[in-house]
Amino acid sequence: MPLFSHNSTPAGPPGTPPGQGDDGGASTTLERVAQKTEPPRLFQVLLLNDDFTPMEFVVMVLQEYFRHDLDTATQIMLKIHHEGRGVCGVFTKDVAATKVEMVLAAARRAGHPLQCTMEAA
Ligand code: TYC
Repeated sequence: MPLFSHNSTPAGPPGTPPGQGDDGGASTTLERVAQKTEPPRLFQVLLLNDDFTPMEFVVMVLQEYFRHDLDTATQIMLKIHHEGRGVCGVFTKDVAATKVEMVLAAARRAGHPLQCTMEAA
C-alpha cells in the first residue's frame, strides 16, 4: 500500500499547495491513505526437559542466548526440570527460528540431547 495516492497531473513549483499549481486548471491532490500494517506474529521459544543435559548447561543457554540473568535463568531451568517445558522468550518468527537453531547447534556441539522448539504465542 503506497503512503499517498494521487490523482492526475503535476503540481506547481516546489512549495505550491496541492491543487494550486499552474497546471491549467487540472489539479493534483495528495491524500493520506490509511495504512493497514498488522503487528508481527509472535512465537515462544521453548526448552524441553530431558534426563541428561546438565542443569548448568541449560542455565548457560538461558543466559547467553536469551539474555536472562543468573537468577531468572535458574528459575526457568528449574521450572522446565519440574514441569517438562518452559518459555525462554517471545520473538518474531525469524528471530525465534534463529534462536532455536543456535541453541540446538550449541547443544549438539556440547554432546547434549537438549531439545528447543518454537510455537505461536
Ligand atoms: N533434567 C535435567 C537434569 O536433571 C536438567 C534439564 C533442565 C535438562 C532443563 C533440560 O531443558 C532442560 N540434569
